Amino acid sequence: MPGNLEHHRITEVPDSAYYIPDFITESKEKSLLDKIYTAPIPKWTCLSNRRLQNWGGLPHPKGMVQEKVPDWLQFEDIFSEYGLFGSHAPNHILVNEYKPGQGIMPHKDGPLYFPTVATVSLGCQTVLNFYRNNMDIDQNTCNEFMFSFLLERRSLLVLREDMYINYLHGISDVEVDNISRESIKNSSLLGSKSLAQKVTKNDCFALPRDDTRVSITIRYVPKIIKFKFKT
Ligand SMILES: O=C(O)CCC(=O)C(=O)O
Repeated sequence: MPGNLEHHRITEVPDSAYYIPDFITESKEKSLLDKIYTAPIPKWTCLSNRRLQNWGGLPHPKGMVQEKVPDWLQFEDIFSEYGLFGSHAPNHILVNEYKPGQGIMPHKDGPLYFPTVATVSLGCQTVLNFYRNNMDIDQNTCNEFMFSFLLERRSLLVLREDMYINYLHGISDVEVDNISRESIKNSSLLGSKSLAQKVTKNDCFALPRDDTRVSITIRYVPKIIKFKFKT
């Protein structure tokens, strides 16, 4: 486990984003995928364009009724080393499954969470796009594309502060990503040197999503509902 998070900072973007390639081993990736795909079928929520599993409870403005996160999804030993969630251990995990051609609309993760999200990618790479809310000429809110990160399988991405609070993130629903040197801001941190070279040497190239990607997003929900049981 790399010691200093600062070595992984994506310096080309506002505070703060960190990218760690090969954060988990191939065997850990396989064991996580095995666990995800042997979870009970009702654990999956099917949305129009992807499936997800929610672990830890449902965040709510009044507080989350906390459920135990299973041991196989516990990353707390790693995250306590970085102090990613202050002095807290993460207590909420979302597992998103994307077939090639599926994505997620630009959004912010919002105020129910401590303003940090850590994402482990499994199975396939993707391109995560970042946007800012702007007003168009008719004073309508629109999302202005700012830049992208290329997320390799087995990597970890951490978003905090400005990147968490003020930027929207989303994944296009395409089967092939058009990678442009201009837009990818984490090319110097990529684990695959051949991919890094391709990004830096080509103005633009096509990168197919040739497998299902599963992301594990790890967060901390501070507001918990505690039940008092009468004895
Ligand atoms: O799959 C990803 O990397 C992004 C997931 C995401 O944005 C979310 O769960 O809110």
